[in-house]
Amino acid sequence: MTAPEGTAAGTYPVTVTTTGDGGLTASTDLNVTVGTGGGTTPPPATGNTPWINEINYDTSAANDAGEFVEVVVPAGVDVSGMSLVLYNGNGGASYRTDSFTSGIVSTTASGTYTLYKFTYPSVNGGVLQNGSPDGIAICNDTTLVQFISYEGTFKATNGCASGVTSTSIGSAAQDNTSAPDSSLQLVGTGNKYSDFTWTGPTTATPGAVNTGQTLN
Ligand SMILES: [Ca+2]
Ligand SMILES: [Ca+2]
Repeated sequence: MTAPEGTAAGTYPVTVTTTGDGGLTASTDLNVTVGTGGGTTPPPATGNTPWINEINYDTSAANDAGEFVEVVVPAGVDVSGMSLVLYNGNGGASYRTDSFTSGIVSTTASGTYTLYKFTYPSVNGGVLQNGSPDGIAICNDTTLVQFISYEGTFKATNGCASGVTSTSIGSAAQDNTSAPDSSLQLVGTGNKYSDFTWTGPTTATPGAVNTGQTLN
């Protein structure tokens, strides 16, 4: 039994009558209490999910020095179980995992959002693989939050994205002629990943809202 939309909270008398196969009927009176519940407006389906916002994986710098990934985290999101996982598009397995509280992460507040910057160590050959394709996932413990890839798509074979085909960032890509301070970035206005589009390589904005991006 469902109260019509707009029914005020309160207790209402109702009579329930049942009729048997032989035609006999029985009735009983009941009081039904309508609570305030969660209201008639569902919570927003978006606006509370972190997303990968900027990537620098391949430049003309030696060993791709300066590689980083930026993640936007809306207010109220608990990142204590979250990690950023790098996936190898050649085979589909993960090759590096860093928690959101690891030592390579620094944070910057921007309004109600927090920007998490994962700065990778400068090592021989670089850390972030150069395609094509390769991918990055946000995991919340074992639950997949987001799985994107650059320079193509592939299916992950382990970790929280296991069995999932990556979402391509499109044609935006870097290579070994990209400026050392460049990156791929989301631009546009909004409060969730799908509000934005990838562009670049353009001058990187690590730890800051991207050039041409408004978070609302
Ligand atoms: Ca690289
Ligand atoms: Ca940025």
